[in-house]
Amino acid sequence: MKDARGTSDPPLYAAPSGPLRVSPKEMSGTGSDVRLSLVIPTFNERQNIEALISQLCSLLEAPLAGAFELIVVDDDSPDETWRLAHELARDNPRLRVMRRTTEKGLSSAVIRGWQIARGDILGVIDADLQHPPETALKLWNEIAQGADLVVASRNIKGGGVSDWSIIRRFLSRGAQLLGTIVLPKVVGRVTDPMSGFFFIRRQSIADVALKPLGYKILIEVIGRGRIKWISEVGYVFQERTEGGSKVTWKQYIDYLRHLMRLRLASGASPQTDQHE
Ligand SMILES: Nc1nc2c(ncn2[C@@H]2O[C@H](COP(=O)(O)OP(=O)(O)OP(=O)(O)O)[C@@H](O)[C@H]2O)c(=O)[nH]1
Ligand SMILES: [Mg+2]
Repeated sequence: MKDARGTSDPPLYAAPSGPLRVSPKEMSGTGSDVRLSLVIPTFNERQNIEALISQLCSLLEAPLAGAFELIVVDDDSPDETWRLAHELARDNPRLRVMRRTTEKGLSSAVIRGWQIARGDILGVIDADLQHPPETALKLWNEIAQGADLVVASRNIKGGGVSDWSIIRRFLSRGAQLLGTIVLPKVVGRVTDPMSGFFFIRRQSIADVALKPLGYKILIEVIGRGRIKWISEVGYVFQERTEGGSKVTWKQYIDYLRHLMRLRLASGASPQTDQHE
């Protein structure tokens, strides 16, 4: 459909249904030159999304010369983030937008986005600018060296959290420690298993049935994917300046359930290359 400016309306994607499984090859057309597909999960991020998209597009243009796509996956936000993103997509051919109306939740949003992705490298970044867009360039450089997974970490040189309360630091470190005890061969493989900012090679999770719970998509892909080479880059988790956090106690409970589910799936001695 053409509008008054004569430009075509970009598609507004619906979420794929069925299992949370990424195909080995891109599904959305042949002959695509997209190398990186970066998913941006959103819920009420209207105030952040435009700045993030514009920064990512300028930064990624240099190394990728247009061979990337940003996929906003919005869970039908009351602030209509999806509508704003869809409007932005009219003038931005790198941007694709999915509006989910039935399924909810951060981790499944990321995988649904990857299911329509065209690139061989799949990524995820928060929409609220807490993940510095410049770090995406470092992630790209690392994965281009051949890593299967590259994680932006708060817990190595160059990493940190800007202004977290003592309680939040304690909960985050406690959750990591518990994870290392319950699932050492998964959680212990990275310094920041709670990171929601990483790039992964499509082949490492292709055809694997993912069953995430809650927020921690990274432990799911490490637990079930085929990942040999992991790299990390440091980043400082920024304060959120616009919009509100969605983190509640439920995320901590979900994390514990997720740990147990992965532990049961992998037996007493988790296999890092196991998949279903
Ligand atoms: N699609 C979708 N995105 C979500 C959902 N929950 C959170 N998000 C997005 O996931 C990203 C991380 O969520 P946040 O609430 O910022 O969580 P956080 O960064 O760990 O916590 P804060 O420091 O408190 O912001 C943001 O881009 C959110 O908009 C959800 O249920 N569905
Ligand atoms: Mg946040």
